[in-house]
Amino acid sequence: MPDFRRFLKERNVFAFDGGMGTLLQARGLQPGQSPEAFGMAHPDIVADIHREYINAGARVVTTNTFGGTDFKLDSGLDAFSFNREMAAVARKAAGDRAFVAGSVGPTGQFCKPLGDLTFRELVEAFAKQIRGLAEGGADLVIVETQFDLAECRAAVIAAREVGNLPVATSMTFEDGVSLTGTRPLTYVDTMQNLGVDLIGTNCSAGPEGMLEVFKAMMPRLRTPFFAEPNAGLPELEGDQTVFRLGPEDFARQIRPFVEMGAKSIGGCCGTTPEHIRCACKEFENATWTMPEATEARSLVVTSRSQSVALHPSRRSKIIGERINPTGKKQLTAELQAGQYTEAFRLAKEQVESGAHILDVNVGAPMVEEHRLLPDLVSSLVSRVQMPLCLDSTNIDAIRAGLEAYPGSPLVNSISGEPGRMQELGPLCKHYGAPFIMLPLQGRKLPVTASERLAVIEELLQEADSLGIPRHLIIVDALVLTVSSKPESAKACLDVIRHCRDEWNLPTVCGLSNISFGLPARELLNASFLVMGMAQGLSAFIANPGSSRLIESVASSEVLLNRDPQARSYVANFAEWKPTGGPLPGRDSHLGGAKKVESLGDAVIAGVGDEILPLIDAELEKDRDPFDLVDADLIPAITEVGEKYERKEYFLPQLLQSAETMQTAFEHLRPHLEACSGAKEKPKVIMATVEGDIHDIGKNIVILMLRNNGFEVIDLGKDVPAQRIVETAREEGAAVIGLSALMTTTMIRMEETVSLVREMGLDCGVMVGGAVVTQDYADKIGADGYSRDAVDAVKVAKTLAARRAAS
Ligand code: THG
Repeated sequence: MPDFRRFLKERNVFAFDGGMGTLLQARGLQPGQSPEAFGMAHPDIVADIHREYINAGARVVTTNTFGGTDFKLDSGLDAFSFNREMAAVARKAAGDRAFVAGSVGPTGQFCKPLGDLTFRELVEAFAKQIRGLAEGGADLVIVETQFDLAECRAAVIAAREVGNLPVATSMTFEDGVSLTGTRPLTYVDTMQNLGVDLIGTNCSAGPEGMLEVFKAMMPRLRTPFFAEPNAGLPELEGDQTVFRLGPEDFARQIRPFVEMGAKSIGGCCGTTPEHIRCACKEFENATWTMPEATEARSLVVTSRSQSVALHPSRRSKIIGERINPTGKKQLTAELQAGQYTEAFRLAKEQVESGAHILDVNVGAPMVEEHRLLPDLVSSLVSRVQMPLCLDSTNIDAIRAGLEAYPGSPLVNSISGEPGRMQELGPLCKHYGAPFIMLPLQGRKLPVTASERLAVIEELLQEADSLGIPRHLIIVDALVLTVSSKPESAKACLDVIRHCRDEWNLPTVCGLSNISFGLPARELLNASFLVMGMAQGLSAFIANPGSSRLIESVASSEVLLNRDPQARSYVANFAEWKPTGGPLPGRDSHLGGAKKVESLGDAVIAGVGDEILPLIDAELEKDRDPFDLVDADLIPAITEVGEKYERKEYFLPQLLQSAETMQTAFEHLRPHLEACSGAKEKPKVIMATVEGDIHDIGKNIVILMLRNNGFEVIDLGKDVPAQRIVETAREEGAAVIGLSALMTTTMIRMEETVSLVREMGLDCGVMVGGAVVTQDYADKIGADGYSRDAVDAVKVAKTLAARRAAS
């Protein structure tokens, strides 16, 4: 085969293949049987399916290795040999007629802090899979159907560590957001920082439903892109989930994708060779050119849920400087003891004042930065939504921080010291992290603009020769103190302007250095900031709690014509008082709670460390511990659930709040047990049905149930109906909750329901999981269906109440 990267530059639109699972089922894959095991037992059937897709016009076929990491493979399959075998089957079937894409699906595990895995463990598992795929002859890797940005990123990084195969990625979005809270544009930003070859989206909806996701990806896309929609929305027919969108309608509905500039189209669940054949007909004469991104190219830093774009002529962004032990006794002492209460407080305070990015610096004497920085970073990412800036001179600390972070953090910084760019530059490229380039070299500070520009130019050349893309670079204009270097402010402004006009590079500076040693520092800082903004300063590191700075930025944005109709200015300052009124109300990203004053606030904000003193204070006031649960904690977690449903909160926030509840319960338990008349909690038996080994969804449901006053007995995954029902009888359970991810295993739910009826148990059965629907629940006679974890609590409450009343 020719080189896939070259193929991507050609002017055609090409087709991926369609669904594999559906076709395997039609050829004998049994319910509950894993497609991986089936493929190993029947390589001829897999090869046949590949050939059918190629005959239909697919130029790329996807290996039958979706669940091919050691986490998911069972029945004695080893990831390396399994993937090598399946890739070889595809390679042989494809010959020189099609490329082979090695499929890498989700592991079913979350990495820290959402789950137990470290990032390295995840990368190693993917790397083993990808080594097998490469060995078997894959031409590219397709990281697909991903729902968590951190995991998607881990798979891309693994592919890089294995070799130089081209990488395509594809995430799946529901209602415009992934399961753990990533939106399409942030996904695109993060993947482009990683430099993947092809970016797409697959599964979830049919082509029509996917169009909005595609549009949301467009503004900053400059990488060829593709879509693999399902054959419409899933519907239930008998025991099977079916996708009813026929080949012709499918082909008609993919037309707008090609018109928008898609490089490739394929199909996901329910699509067949006929769908691909019709789709190919639709675009066989189309000429492809990469559409222009509507938004100017900028440097973008991302978190799981947000992108912040830095550009010389767009709004300046504030990087909050306060998580830095310099001059802060309490923070220093805590960091030395490995504690973060003060760091969390500073994070929250800066978020509330409107910081766009938070700088995180733990450099203090007696602190092991390479341990502390990643640890603090991983705690911060589940507390604040905005991107972080990793500030350290210690390379090991930066590396560990890059591993702990789920998106593209800003690395602060790479200086001109000998060897820094060679070591850190490739590291930043590998992890897709933009970095601050600091024009410091040797002992002599470059004072004049031309001295600084000379250092910058040298560093840029070094970066070019290491293959580091310019869109990962932001220049520190190097603010020196005017009191000792009076000419330095102007030199700095010259550097900012030169970077904008000559190199189109964004710039940043540590603002407060300018005023060191002078009185009324805020005045100088604010004036310098305004001058810098006029020359193209893209971001500045400062204390966002300074109202003078915030006021200067907001008014300057109006004057620079970057605040249309002065809308933000009016919204924030209409009631401004010259005497220095309250700070403008900014959106809080910690659940809108301005200050954690009550138990409820603490649950909603998900701040476990703040809830204990609040509980003690309430108990001291002689509050009944049961009343604390009923009147404070439960309503708060209910509100968290509502925020989740309104998509103000995502899984990380939900889990954070649930953990805060857990902390509170642990603390209250002795008090609750001491009070006589302790209420008996309704019991729920939870299990993933036999044949199915997915338990993330079930575990989230369990967490939510426990936090809502249920006693939960968790039977784990792959549990036979007999065992579920027997446990329910022995325990006198009020509710049985069943989970299944796949259409092939969901039919096992029916056995449990019948067994419950047969044995005459009075407990209610509720069902849920990706492909389960209300229709299906009704059909098998289940007592309830829940859409997600929040819904499951409601259903369990109804079922428990119904049983209590009967
Ligand atoms: N460029 C880049 N990174 C940087 C700097 C820079 N990182 C560090 C620094 N400069 C910017 N950060 C700070 C952090 C704290 C303070 C100043 C700059 C500071 N601390 C007070 C003190 O020292 O007294 C404590 C006051 C407080 O409580 O906030 O002023 O130039 N790339």
